[in-house]
Amino acid sequence: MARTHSVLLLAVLVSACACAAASEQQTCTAPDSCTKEKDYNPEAGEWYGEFFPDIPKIKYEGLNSTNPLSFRYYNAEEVVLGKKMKEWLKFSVAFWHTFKADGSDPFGSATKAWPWDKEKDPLQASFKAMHANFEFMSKLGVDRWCFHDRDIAPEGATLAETNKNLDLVAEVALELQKGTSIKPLWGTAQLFKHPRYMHGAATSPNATVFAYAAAQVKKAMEVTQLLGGENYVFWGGREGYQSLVNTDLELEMDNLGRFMKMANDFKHSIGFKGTLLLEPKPQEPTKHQYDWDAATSVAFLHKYGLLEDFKLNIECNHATLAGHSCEHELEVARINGVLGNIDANTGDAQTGWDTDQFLTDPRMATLVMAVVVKNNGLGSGGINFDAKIRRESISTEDLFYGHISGMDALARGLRNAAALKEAGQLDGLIADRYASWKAKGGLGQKIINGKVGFAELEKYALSNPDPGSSMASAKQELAEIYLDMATK
Ligand SMILES: *[C@@H]1O[C@H](CO)[C@@H](O)[C@H](O)[C@H]1NC(C)=O
Ligand SMILES: *[C@@H]1O[C@H](CO)[C@@H](O)[C@H](O)[C@H]1NC(C)=O
Ligand SMILES: [Mn+2]
Repeated sequence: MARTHSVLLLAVLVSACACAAASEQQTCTAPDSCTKEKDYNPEAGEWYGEFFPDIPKIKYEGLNSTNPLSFRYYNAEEVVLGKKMKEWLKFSVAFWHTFKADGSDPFGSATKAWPWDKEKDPLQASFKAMHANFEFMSKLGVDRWCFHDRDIAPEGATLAETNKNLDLVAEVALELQKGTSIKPLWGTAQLFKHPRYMHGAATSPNATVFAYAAAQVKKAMEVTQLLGGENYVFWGGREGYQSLVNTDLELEMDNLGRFMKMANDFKHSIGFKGTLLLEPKPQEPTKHQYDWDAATSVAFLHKYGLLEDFKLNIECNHATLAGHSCEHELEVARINGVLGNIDANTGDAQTGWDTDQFLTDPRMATLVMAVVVKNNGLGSGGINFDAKIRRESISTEDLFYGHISGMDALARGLRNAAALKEAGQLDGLIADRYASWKAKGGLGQKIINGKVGFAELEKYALSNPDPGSSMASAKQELAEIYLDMATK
């Protein structure tokens, strides 16, 4: 990703950008039909053409619709369990997967030739991609987006130059979001691609790298604040190890704790109101990632005194990599008071790696949304599509199909979770299973309230029949039927 461009060009851009305004009349519909002179002022980051000229605004058409460019379940303004669907779901487009994923993988080169990516100059390409982002969101009816600093702006020859690039692109984004309800759901710093982060960022054995990473997070947080971002995420791409043989585990983990404490202090020093989130992942790219899963991350936050200051961003595909289900990770986060955001995606049942596909399974979506309902929403968080269309899907239309499939699946999941809650059968089954803990004056209440210890419990066990002869059924099969009844 590291690219350089001339300082001279940058100087021109700095002076020209102040007058950037995208409010002029659109004079062309397709990028290729726009003449540069008339429709496009690259120095100012201006672009008046469309990147998706054949895509209309996506509307809710209901279940009878046969139009794949419509929502069949997601009806933004419809009220479900007392809140609008758009409030429960607060969808977000992931900038990197949508506009920067070019289809390259370890075995092959890029397959996608996106129209916003035709510029040779990386800064010009960044301006265009930002315009594509806003056109995409507005047609999709989504008003949140997520970004890494290095997705939206290119790396320069020095950190100062890189920061300037980021400022220029942020200015274009700020201009584009004026008069809209669009803002970032979260921002983050990409601390894993560049070779300087090969041994880690906050957990690098080299203190100079720790400092560089801190500088990068500081800047990314400032840009997130400038754009009105509601959260700031830490996914520690290289925070982990390949072998314990050459690793000081204790120092690396302590440094990660120090880094997060500094990030929280800095957040308060600039008055940034967004929530800080850790995103767990067990492996990839390192063999062992420190934020392994939700439980590990909660223990980390607890150890370093950060449990009040951070929440978790749960990614479904990371949950399955850790050997859990998505709802397990969400539930662990929820009961610890740290469920902050969902990176909605899924892996492939037949592969063991991070495929980042759109989550489309209705049952999985129901179980995910049931936890969100139990949590009464996600607070400042939302649902970010950390998902990419397949390498072989190469038309701009496919980007819409991917997001529509994901949005409709989770809207369907929300409707199902509401039906499950309103039917009450599953909640009733669970309440029955745990009735002995709830009965007034009963043994369970005595244990919960700390009224008894081992001596009293032994006395109770000696004077009562062995419970083994009267156990109740767990009724898992019946529970599955109740779940299925609500999964429409
Ligand atoms: C779908 O079509 C059927 C048959 O025309 C109609 O009865 C039903 O009300 C329609 N449902 C919706 C949600 O529009
Ligand atoms: C740490 O990084 C700095 C800057 O690249 C370098 O000069 C120094 O030698 C490194 N120290 C160690 C111990 O690797
Ligand atoms: Mn992933």
